[in-house]
Amino acid sequence: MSLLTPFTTMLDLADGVLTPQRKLVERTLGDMDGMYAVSVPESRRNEVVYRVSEIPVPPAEGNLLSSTTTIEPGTLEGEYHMTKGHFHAKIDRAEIYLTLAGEGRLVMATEDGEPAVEPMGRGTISYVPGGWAHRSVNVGAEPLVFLAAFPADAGYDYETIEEQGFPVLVLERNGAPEVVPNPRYRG
Ligand code: M6P
Ligand code: ZN
Repeated sequence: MSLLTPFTTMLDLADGVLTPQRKLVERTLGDMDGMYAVSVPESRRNEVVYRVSEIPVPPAEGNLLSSTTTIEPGTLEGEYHMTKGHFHAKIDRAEIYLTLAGEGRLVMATEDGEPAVEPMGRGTISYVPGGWAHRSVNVGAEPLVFLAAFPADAGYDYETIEEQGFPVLVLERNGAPEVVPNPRYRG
């Protein structure tokens, strides 16, 4: 068995920035066209909604992948900024989130369309069991920052969410978050 060499990463608890930075993915509103209830206007396509900094390890069974995600505050016509969301390609793989800053909602759904919504805030540890798609939503006025850890062989299934959406949406109503059924859900 070939062993990985132990290593350390510094995490800025306020903004989620990792040092050294190894792999950074930025997603703009344009990258997420079709995922919000309304289509993304040309003028907002280049806006960065969130950044994911990964600590890469080989995608082998037994390894643990971790990453920080920082979601900027804001809405697209009342639908809060959020991640794309995904099932794991190996659907039984679980995941843990530790929220470091901000206020959010963790929206989850099973393949059968059962929804679950859990609060995210500084100090919450969220457990996403295997079999649940997951998306995080920033419902606060500050960046939502969290650390995720999950099996490195989990993989991403984005297609199912791109095709079906989530059964519920998190919308801003009178300045506060409200969870409502997604009229466009195709599960
Ligand atoms: C968390 C983890 C990552 C994921 C990121 C953004 O950090 O679940 O694996 O990449 O959120 O979510 P998504 O990949 O759905 O855009
Ligand atoms: Zn995941």
